Amino acid sequence: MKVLDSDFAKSFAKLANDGFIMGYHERNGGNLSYRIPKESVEAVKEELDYSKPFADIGTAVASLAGEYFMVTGTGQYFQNVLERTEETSGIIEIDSTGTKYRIVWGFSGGGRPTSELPSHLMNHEVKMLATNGKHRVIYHCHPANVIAMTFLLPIDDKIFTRELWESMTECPMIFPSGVGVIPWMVPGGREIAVATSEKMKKYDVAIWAHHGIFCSGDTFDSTFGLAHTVEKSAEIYIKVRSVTDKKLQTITTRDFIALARDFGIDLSEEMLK
Ligand code: 2HA
Ligand code: ZN
Repeated sequence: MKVLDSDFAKSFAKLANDGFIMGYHERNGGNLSYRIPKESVEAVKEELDYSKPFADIGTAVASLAGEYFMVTGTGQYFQNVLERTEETSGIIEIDSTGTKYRIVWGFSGGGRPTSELPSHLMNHEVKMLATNGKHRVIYHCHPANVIAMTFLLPIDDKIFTRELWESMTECPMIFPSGVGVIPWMVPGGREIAVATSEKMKKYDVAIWAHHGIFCSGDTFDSTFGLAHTVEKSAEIYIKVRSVTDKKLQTITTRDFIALARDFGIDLSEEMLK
């Protein structure tokens, strides 16, 4: 089978396009990666080319040795992923030590994987181990309201989680463990990758101050849906804050406890204190 005919490549490109339509990806902002299941790699094997050299990842991800990922390319625009998937994106194979990768498909114009590859791979490793292999998608985007929130609130997981949960009733059901927030850091390096992966041990969403969202999920739909929900809730927070800094009423701790009981969700205790 051709890569472009596979369900995973179609869903990958669709997510990129959906994110662009939502306004989360100005210019070359954002990046996406997917840990491809073994059987899907087998299905497209005829198109994979093993002649390219291995390059350093910039960090070590031993548990990902031998895994394949579909990733967006550095400098590429999400706007173009749907129409020009093979040029804007590629498939990489991780070597047996988990320190190197090689391109086996795509990046047809001579491109390379996203500048955030170390963050993506370290977080794939954390989430793969934490979810028994269920999580396969890591998505990073630049939605305006989440970024705006990071100028208004202390960089604190509980404060952000509570504001986001309170802004829209579905939120605690969609991210019951809450969100992590990390202070501004230089993008693309090991430091932001390590700080993010510490948060992702506990959460499925990390907010990068003045930068964007980094999130993880099992399917393309649920991962995009998670980013979309966090951003929608942030938009409501910003609308409210734009009018007043005092809420007349909100969803209370007791309400969250009632919600958790009736819907059988395991809400983080820490966020309810
Ligand atoms: O431009 O979003 O964080 C790609 C990015 C880097
Ligand atoms: Zn970014």
